[in-house]
Amino acid sequence: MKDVVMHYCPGCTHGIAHRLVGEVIDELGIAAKTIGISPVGCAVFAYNYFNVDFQQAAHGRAPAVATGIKRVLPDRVVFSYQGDGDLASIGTAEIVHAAARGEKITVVFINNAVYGMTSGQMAPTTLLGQVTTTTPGGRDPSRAGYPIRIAEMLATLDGAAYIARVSLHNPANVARARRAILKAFKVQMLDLGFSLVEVLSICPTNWGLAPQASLKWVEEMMIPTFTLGELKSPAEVG
Ligand SMILES: Cc1ncc(C[n+]2csc(CCOP(=O)(O)OP(=O)(O)O)c2C)c(N)n1
Ligand code: SF4
Repeated sequence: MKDVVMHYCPGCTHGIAHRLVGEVIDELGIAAKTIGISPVGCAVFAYNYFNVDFQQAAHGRAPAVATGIKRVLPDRVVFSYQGDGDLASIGTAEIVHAAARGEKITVVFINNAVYGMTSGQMAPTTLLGQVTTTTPGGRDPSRAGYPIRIAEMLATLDGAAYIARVSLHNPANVARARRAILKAFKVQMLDLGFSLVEVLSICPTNWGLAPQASLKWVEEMMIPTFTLGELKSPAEVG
């Protein structure tokens, strides 16, 4: 990571997710050959924080950009870092087809149940009953449909090699998240196919909760819908 101040709101776990990715890159000793793709959304400035090559992609197109870079430079380790508005809504087609094609890229998918940067609108991951700026009475399935479980959905695709969902709501889960991200990068380095780690993350600003209460909300409200664990893992990486 670069020694700069991040722009994220106080308590936001985007910073922890960044740190985990940075630690994994250092542990694998791949900084010189890693290329990151930043999304739209709060993580658009990720290129300011990682001390590796970076490309910013238009809305939801990070998996397509990552595909192009990885195919041209197959010896590089290519990862995208995307929020749920970016990945699960605007770029649904891109992520589904990149996984189906078995692109040898790694995706770090931050699920905070809202569009963070643009002031907390409903995302595909917004929980039933959850109040957002566009669902002021709570998400009603008769009007807004049901939450999309991205990890489960992508795990059905043959091209997906490693799919896991983790959370950052306490230290034990942060440690698990680190292991999953490490594994996802290893899957790519072993040429085994597409890898994605869905990370449950908090948005205190748009949830209208203090950071501590937000962590509790993840545990009590999000995890029952977004079950943690590995949905798919190749035998080669244990
Ligand atoms: C096609 C299009 N749709 C939407 C937007 C506006 N937009 C930019 S960032 C963003 C929010 C992305 O939120 P998310 O991916 O959940 O990331 P977060 O900010 O929560 O980290 C949106 C809706 C846009 N610029 N263009
Ligand atoms: S708006 Fe939400 S996701 Fe974005 S930096 Fe602030 S707390 Fe984090």
